Amino acid sequence: MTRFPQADLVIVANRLPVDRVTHPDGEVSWRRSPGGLVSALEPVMRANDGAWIGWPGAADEEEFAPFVEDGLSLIPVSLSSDEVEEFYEGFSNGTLWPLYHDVVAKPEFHREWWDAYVRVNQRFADKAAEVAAKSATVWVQDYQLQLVPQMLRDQRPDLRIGFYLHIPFPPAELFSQLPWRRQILEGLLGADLIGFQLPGAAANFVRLVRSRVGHKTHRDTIYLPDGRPVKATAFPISIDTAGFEELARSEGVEKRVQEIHDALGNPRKIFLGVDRLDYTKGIYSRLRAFGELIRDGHIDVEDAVFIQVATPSRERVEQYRILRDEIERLVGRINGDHGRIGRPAISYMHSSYPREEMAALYRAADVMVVTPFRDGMNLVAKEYVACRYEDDGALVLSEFAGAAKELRQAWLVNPYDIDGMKAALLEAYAADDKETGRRMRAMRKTVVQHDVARWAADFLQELETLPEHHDKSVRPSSTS
Ligand code: GDG
Repeated sequence: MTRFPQADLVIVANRLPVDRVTHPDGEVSWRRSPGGLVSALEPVMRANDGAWIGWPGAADEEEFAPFVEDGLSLIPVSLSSDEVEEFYEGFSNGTLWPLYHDVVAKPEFHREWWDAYVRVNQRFADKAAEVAAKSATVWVQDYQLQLVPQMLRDQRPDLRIGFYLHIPFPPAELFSQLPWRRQILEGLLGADLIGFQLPGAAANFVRLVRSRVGHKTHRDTIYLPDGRPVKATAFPISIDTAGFEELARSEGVEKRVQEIHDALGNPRKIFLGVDRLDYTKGIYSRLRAFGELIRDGHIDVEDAVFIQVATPSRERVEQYRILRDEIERLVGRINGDHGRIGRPAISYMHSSYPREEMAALYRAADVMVVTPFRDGMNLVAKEYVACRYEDDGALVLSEFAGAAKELRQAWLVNPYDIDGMKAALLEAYAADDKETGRRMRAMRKTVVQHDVARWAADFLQELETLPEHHDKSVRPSSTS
């Protein structure tokens, strides 16, 4: 079994940054997954000989040895199919995901899901304890692994531990529904630094720790009974802005943009939505708003089309299946009512595409529509802005996406207000070049200055510069 030297930087995430590809001849290889997290962390991983711990994505595989792929040290953690069902689809995506997104869907609470969550978190923590060098930095990612920081600290008080939550952290009134609320808070408090997308989320957390666990807090810092400080603060995530712009400017993408226009019969305007097919993303409401604009005669299918890419997601979870059916019924109805031959009102794809195709779609779209009911950040909105290097194109953005705090010049909408969304869509549709240019220039400045490399550097720098706590060997006890 391959053993790595222990690493000075360890990333712990639910998924490894690679997907397994099985070729027709049965040979197995790995393809880097396209996510922004991977490109953000890759340079720091390389500079620090880092290691990445995660699940390779297939259930019931025998635990296989750590391996090196494209210079990155990867350490697999395996999950049984029961664990995928209870830890991943269950507690992570059936309990925490809806609870943390304003209970847009009803969270389910099952004790056996929680037991699996504890068990799998412990497995990740054990692996990290084994892999981290003395005084190493360990950075744990996201809601699937909130117990890992304390489980890791119990074994390795010498480590610097960071945690980043990619999704919103709910207000106390909602979080308090969780039967295991205290365990989650205490799990997170094992970290030295806890990063959130927005200051409001960090404030929710600090307030909850004060009221539910009883620790002293001052602004963004929590003081544990042994004196160890934990900092909870916002680090809004971003994208590889330069990388997206470069792709958008490439010849291949330019060519593809023309092909897309031609294939659609060269409509005057293209609306675009790109989302994982998830009930938090507001896909149904936005398509309904667009359908009504056609029905009411404000938009003609000869003039405009709506492209909706809905990337398959969590397809074994019942709520996701229901949502897919609802959306597809709606698309069918709108196209049936208003489409003409060669002129559908909505061009709908339930599929995922290479990054180049995404860039071409962003380039082709005159109006980008991002209308989640709640979203930690929303990278799609930022990617659209990064690709609009000619300072054109309109962004319609939900005020409930974290991105709305930075992209203030978008047409901001309340996705629960269909009439408000219709008005904003029409305004964005009709806006002149001067107006869209003014807004896009300002948004581009933000996305260029705050890219994902800066996000990662800011977090890690903050983690490195936190004062070392002198008494790390004592496990904090609770005061209530
Ligand atoms: C979570 C939080 C937070 C989508 N379809 C395809 C594809 N994508 C890419 C997009 C974008 C990413 O997936 C989706 O990121 P979002 O931020 O929009 O949403 P979540 O997946 O819900 O992400 C969110 C994020 O974590 C980061 O912290 O912003 O709030 O919910 O990059 O481009 N990429 C490719 N083909 C597709 O078909 N290549």
